[in-house]
Amino acid sequence: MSDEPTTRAGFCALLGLPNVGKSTLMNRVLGKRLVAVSAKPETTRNRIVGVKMVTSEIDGVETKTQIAYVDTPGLQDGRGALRRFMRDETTTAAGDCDVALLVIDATDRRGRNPGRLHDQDAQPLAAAIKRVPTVIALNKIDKVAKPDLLPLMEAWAAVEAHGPVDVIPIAALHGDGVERVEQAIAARMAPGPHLFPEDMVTDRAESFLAGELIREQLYHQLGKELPYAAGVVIEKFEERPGGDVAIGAIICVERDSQKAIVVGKGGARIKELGIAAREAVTELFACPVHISLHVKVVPDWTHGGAGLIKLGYQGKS
Ligand SMILES: Nc1nc2c(ncn2[C@@H]2O[C@H](COP(=O)(O)OP(=O)(O)O)[C@@H](O)[C@H]2O)c(=O)[nH]1
Ligand SMILES: [Mg+2]
Repeated sequence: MSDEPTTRAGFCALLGLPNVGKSTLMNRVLGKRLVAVSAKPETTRNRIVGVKMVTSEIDGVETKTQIAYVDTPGLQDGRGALRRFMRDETTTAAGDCDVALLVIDATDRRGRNPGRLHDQDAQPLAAAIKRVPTVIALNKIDKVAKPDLLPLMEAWAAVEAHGPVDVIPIAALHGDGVERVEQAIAARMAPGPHLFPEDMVTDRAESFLAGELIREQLYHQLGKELPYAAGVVIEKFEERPGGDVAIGAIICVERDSQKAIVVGKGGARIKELGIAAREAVTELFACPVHISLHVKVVPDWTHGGAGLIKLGYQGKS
């Protein structure tokens, strides 16, 4: 037998209701703020792959497992072409994955009940956990009373699934239990060669990641409804000889009234957005970043047509 470690690899979809902490968990696993996170639902719009290597001893053999995590928008109901796109992204990821990571918000009385899987909108998730090995992460346990947790773990361990499920209590925000989740996923991946280069972190271009971090600021700084009506197009992405990156981005909204809100009094809001976005993108790229933001009205773009495509939310291909 050779001394070389054996390898495993595969795709693991992060599945669950909106706002349960899927993107927070993805960022925690990757050790960087790669994907957008906010306290509002519908922050994530696309499938985004983040790659992480895990070394573990499986059946007494040192094993290097390359896990390609797929963050998803989660279950979406509601109307509109953008929401349909988000639903399709989730369904596709759920249908393609090798291991399902079902994330549950343990503080959500309705969502934390396994009976929620029987609802019509949850069918892609219910199907995924019956089709592939599944790990269930009960998230936000920092906000759950201990006596509530054990019955919850038992209830989820009993769900109808592909095989025995691991139910792991975690707090993605603080990192508790996250390594256990990674190990459990690795143990469920099939042996096989790695799928991506060793140093790869994501399938997305830097310009896409920058656009997401700019969009994330809209969720943090604006009211409840507006961020859904907003999208970001990167018009310029220049790596300058000195190592700086210059980014020009357009924030597209649907109405003039929304444009006025994003710009703010005397341009105050858009200035704040630019400052916060620059901070986030600088941290991610680890180099100096310049960002200039403009706002444009693209009427009804979330309802479909050329606007939706220009903003990067093409229908299923
Ligand atoms: N208290 C607490 N909040 C969390 C935890 N994980 C995520 N959150 C919060 O839950 C909200 C939704 O997180 P996000 O990752 O965007 O959820 P997603 O829609 O499932 O991707 C954000 O406000 C997070 O800060 C956790 O472990 N504990
Ligand atoms: Mg998300």
